[in-house]
Order: sequence, then structure tokens, then C-alpha cells
Amino acid sequence: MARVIGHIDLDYFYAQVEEVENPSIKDRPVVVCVFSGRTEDSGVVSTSNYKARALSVKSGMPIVAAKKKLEGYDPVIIKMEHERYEAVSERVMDLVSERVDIFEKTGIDEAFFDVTMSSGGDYSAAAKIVQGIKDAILQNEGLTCSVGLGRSKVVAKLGSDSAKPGGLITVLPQSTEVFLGPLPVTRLYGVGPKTAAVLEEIGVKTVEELSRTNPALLEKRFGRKPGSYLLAAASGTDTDPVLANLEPTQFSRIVTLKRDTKDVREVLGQLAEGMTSLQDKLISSRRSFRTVSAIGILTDFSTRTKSKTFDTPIKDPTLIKENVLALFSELSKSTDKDLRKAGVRVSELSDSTDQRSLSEFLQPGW
Ligand code: TTP
Ligand code: CA
Repeated sequence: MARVIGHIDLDYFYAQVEEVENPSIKDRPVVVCVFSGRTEDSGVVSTSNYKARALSVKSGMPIVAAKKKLEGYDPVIIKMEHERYEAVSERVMDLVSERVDIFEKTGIDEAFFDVTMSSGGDYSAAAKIVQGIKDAILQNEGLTCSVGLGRSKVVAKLGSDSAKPGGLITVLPQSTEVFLGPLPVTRLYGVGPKTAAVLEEIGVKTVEELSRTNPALLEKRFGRKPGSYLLAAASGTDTDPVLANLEPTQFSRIVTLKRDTKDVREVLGQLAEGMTSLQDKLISSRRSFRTVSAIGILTDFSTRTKSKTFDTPIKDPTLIKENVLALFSELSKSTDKDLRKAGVRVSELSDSTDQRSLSEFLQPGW
């Protein structure tokens, strides 16, 4: 079966988080800066939105230089606050990791994932999974992202780069060479300025040229392992697996209700699909949970949570549905306000590798 690997990268991440928190700045150049504190404006640009980029603002540029470029364009200059972006990142990463087979976070706003099993090796099925991920991130966090799908990590990463901003690029296995060939070698994952300079010395500028280079020559210039990596990367046949890094500690599903309400039956009706998907996730990832929570986001945007924690890890996912009714009733009684969004979370997850008891809950089709 063909591997189906994805790379996801959030668009202009820090600046987009700022726009979500304060939509009124959206149409202006937004520049997120790290102030060094020496003088009022000393420091560098961390990132900026596309309005600012169109006016030549770049990451790493001195703040003073960025301000000069934006003179007369009514820019918004914001101090970088890492903790806030980290919190958003964690929620986004949870949304992605819950929906894929293997998940590997590689930075605050990017990750590789593997959906070979859940897509059955079918790229159009994989594209649907990706659309579900993009929708969830947009609905829950208001953020856009770019995604690439391909048969290797190198191809997936190049796909997401080319899909920016906001797109999805699917590189079918049979189209890999056509897609990679014309790109400059500098676009390949792991090829920095030094490697590019050596490649240029031997007359290699494009990925296609690299793929046709004598392996012995590459080995001589770069060493055995890097040499063979370069060749594999250039043909999109690198075999690096997606390596799961952090085990998720919780799974959740949140929906925006069709209308604001505190009617528990109505809330549960709209959450039914989410709860089923949560049960499926627990089964397929072989996790037990100790805590189940009902989450309500109220009309004033405040959050209420009611939880039940069991004495021992629970393998039976049907216990979620059995407990949320009481939890939502409690939640609903605790406030006068209606709910805008409602969600269910299972947390304190642990491995439940007892196959026999798991199989009792496997559903038809599994
Ligand atoms: P990137 O993914 O490189 O950039 P981006 O998300 O701002 O823009 P895009 O992906 O649409 O091209 O980096 C992710 C975050 O890391 C970025 O939002 C801010 C931070 N960052 C820095 O603080 N300094 C830097 O030099 C770069 C490149 C990024
Ligand atoms: Ca990004």
C-alpha cells in the first residue's frame, strides 16, 4: 500500500493568533515583534501577516526597519507573547492528532502525520480527512493552515510550502517526480545554504538534477548517510517514518450549537455524533480514560466544565454517554446563561492494551 504522509503548517501563526483575538486589526499590516528592551524599538520581527509581507516585512528583520517599510500604512506592532501562542498550538495539535493514525509535532505550528491506514492508501480519502482537520481548526480556533500530502515526509513538507496560504496540495505517488523536479534544491528539507553551495559546485541546482547525480559523487562530497538521504529526498523516496512523539493526554469534541440553549436534551442531540467519534477514537487508539467532562462555552464566551473522575481507568467507551447527561444537567443548573458551544472531553488517558476486552467494543466494520 502507498504511504500517505501529511505535513501541516499554520499560516503566519503568531500574527494570525493576534488577528483572531482582535479581528479589527485584520485589514492592517500586523507585525509580531520580540523587543530586546535596550531601546524602545530595539529587537526583531518574529512574524507578520501577509499584508505586512507584501510590503517587504520579513521574520528576523530589525523592528526599526519594519516600521520604516510600513510608514503610512497604519501598522499594528505587537509584542510577542509565547505562552498564548503555545496554548493555541496545544489545542490545534490535539485537534490534528485525534484525527490521524500517527502524529509527530515538529514545531509550535507544524507537524507531520501518517494517514496510510485510515485512508486505506487512497489519496482522495486522505484529502477528506485533511479537510476535516482544516474545518475543525477553523471552527474551533478561527485559524487557517496549509497542508501537503505525499508519499514521504520530504514530499509532504514541500506540498504544504506550496499550498500556502490556506491550501491543500496532494502529490500523488505517480506525480512525485513531476512535482519535485523543477524545484530548487534549497527547497528540500535539510538542504541549507552550505549544502546548496556544495551542490552548486558540482553543477546541481534543481531537484531533478540532484536525482540524476552519481550516488558515489554525493557520497564522496557529503558522506554515506547524507549522500543517500539527498538522493532519496530528490526522488521523493525517503523512507523516514512519522514518529509519534507525545502521546495525547486527552481527546475532545466540541460543536457550535445551532442556537444558544441550555436545554440538556437539545445539547446532547447535537453532540451525539461527536461522542460517537470520541468513542471510536478511544477504541482505535487503544486508550482508557479516567475522567470524562462536559464543557460549555456560554453566550458571554466564558467556559464551564463539569467532570467525573473514576477510581480506575475505564476501557468501556459507552460510559461517556452514560455520564454526560448528568454532567450537562449539573452544568446547565450552574448558570443562567445559554450555551453557545458544547463539548465532551476524556482525559487522564492511559494505554489499554487488553485486546480481548477491547474487541468487545469494536464496531461492525472494524
Ligand atoms: P513559520 O511557520 O516559519 O512562519 P509563519 O507561520 O509566521 O508563516 P507561514 O508559515 O505562513 O509562512 O514560523 C512559525 C512561527 O514561528 C511564526 O509565526 C513566528 C515564529 N518565528 C519566529 O519567531 N522567528 C522566525 O524567524 C520565524 C521564521 C518564525
Ligand atoms: Ca507557519
